[in-house]
Amino acid sequence: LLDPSRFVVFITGATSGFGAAAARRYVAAGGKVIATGRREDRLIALRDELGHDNCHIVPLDVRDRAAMEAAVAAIPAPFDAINIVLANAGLALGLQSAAEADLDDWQTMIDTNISGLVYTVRLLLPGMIARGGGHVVTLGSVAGEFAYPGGSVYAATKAFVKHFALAIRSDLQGKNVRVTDIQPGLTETEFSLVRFKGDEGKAAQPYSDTKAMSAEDIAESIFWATSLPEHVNVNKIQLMATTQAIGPFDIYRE
Ligand code: NDP
Ligand code: 8X3
Repeated sequence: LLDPSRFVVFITGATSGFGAAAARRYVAAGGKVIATGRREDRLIALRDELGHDNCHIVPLDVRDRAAMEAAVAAIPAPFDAINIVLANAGLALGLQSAAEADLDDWQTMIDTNISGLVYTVRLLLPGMIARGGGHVVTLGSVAGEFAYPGGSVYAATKAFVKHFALAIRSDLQGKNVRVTDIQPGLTETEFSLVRFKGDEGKAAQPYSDTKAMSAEDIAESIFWATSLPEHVNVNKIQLMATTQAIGPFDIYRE
């Protein structure tokens, strides 16, 4: 296994959920993290918890390409020796059917889950290659594999992430950069609270009377994939809660 004390991990979306859990996991193993996200108060609290020597924070919105370019260019040593990129920031908004969904919601998902993710990867890859290699981990979803009612654009953004992750591997031949797409199913984070725009009642429904996965479960799978020996590339990890399964085909009948 690789020595985790040498990991320097750039994380988008470290203010909550998987990103925050991954930051804690890597620092617990002796690594360093660059924690990013829009909510600066949460980033400051995370840095206070993990320690200034282990956690560097950069408030940013992944949709803002110019801000992303400036942020990546300004990362100080020793945090600039990034060898893992966790392109995790993302969201679902709404669960309306395609003819009723809010186009602004669709745009925000495309801008965040697709544009923000490709900015992150593209901006950090050259430095990682120049330093001898590393690992790109993307956050896809079971939704990128299995469609469900009301999930149209969200699911399609995650299908993009899945294929982008697979495709860039071809470009990275000989560069010692690994690529893994993590595809979780039902996991209790702030994901639903965001999807239902702060409606706590609706947000609780997906997790009620069942056992969902936790952010720590997903962080562990990310940590595992990046800790494997350098000659092993995990293309994708798809995880579901044991309580979750794929439904039947939906046949409309008169
Ligand atoms: P959370 O809502 O708990 O965390 C999402 C993170 O993304 C937050 O830190 C948020 O930070 C950040 N983020 C969102 N928009 C932006 C933006 N424009 N710029 C910068 N950061 C942003 O959700 P999860 O941890 O569950 O989700 C993480 C990823 O995992 C997402 O890509 C999601 O689609 C995916 N996923 C989630 C599943 C689940 O069931 N929970 C299952 C499968 C995939 P801030 O708001 O501070 O900017
Ligand atoms: C998050 C899981 O099933 O809500 O990607 O799309 S799901």
